[in-house]
Amino acid sequence: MKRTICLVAAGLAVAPLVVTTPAHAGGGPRPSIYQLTGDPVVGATGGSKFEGIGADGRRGTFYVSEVTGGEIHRGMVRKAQTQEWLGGDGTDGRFTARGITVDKAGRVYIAGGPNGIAADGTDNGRPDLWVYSPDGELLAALRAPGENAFLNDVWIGPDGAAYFTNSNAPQIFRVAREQGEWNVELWADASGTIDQLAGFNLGGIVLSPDRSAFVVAQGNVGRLWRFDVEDGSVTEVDTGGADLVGADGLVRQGSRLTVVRNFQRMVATLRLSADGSSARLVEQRATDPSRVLTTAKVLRGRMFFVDSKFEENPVGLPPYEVVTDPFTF
Ligand SMILES: [Ca+2]
Ligand SMILES: [Ca+2]
Repeated sequence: MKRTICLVAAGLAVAPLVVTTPAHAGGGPRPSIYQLTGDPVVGATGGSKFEGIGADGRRGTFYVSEVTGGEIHRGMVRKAQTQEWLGGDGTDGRFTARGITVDKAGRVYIAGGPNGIAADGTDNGRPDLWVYSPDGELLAALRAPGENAFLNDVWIGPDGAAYFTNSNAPQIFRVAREQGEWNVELWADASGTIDQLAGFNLGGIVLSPDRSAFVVAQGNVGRLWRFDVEDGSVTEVDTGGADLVGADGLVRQGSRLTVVRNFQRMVATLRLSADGSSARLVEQRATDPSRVLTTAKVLRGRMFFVDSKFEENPVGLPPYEVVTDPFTF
């Protein structure tokens, strides 16, 4: 097993160039960097930050969420320029957005992060999540049960329902259309097993290779948790002590688990057991130090990483990008 630690070489960061990869069978070149439209920057205001990404392999499209306002951007695999697909700033009650996923029917599920939480921590009555058709028709805007839900990320379960992680309590919510109605229910509550600690708790979520469990990242402490699909029971994934602090988005391809570690500017690769109960570190690689990558999705054989701009304050400055190679800089 290869075991490599790549360290960031200080001072080597250069502005990334927009380059294209060679033509693939069945079409023209594919960009390696995709451009997102952001809010205008006016002095120390405006600008944009991003977080989530959903991929629709059948249509060759991807969706990126904007934290600053909740706009949803849509890109096509062969076009470097994406478009704003859904508005924000109150559109369908959305002022911010986090994780996104797409189901087999092309429906787009959007986690609202703190959209439903007022500045003083009380319930502001706004939706916590949304579901849209591939044509952009609003199918559902729902509030999770309970208060103070920070829906961070979402993945589709073996039953076709969408499962949303809550960063403000060790919970997973299940969203499905049943008997003609969209509903959200508390599916799993790991209070007593998972300690809720300062910072961002549950985030990225994927299915185990055998689809018997969800594997969920707890970024603030760098742990992974296994939620059994059958009964929602929770156990810690044995990672052999791998450093996964800052784990945000997760990607699984077969037994290969990719962990995007945002502010650590690292991508960890682990080999995950079939049932998701254990994982072993294969590699930690440093990413472009000029970017804080939040999450990624696989689309048509390549991984698309979101450059969040989370490290840029008070405003995230352009260019706003999704990158397919986070390691070259
Ligand atoms: Ca915006
Ligand atoms: Ca996240």
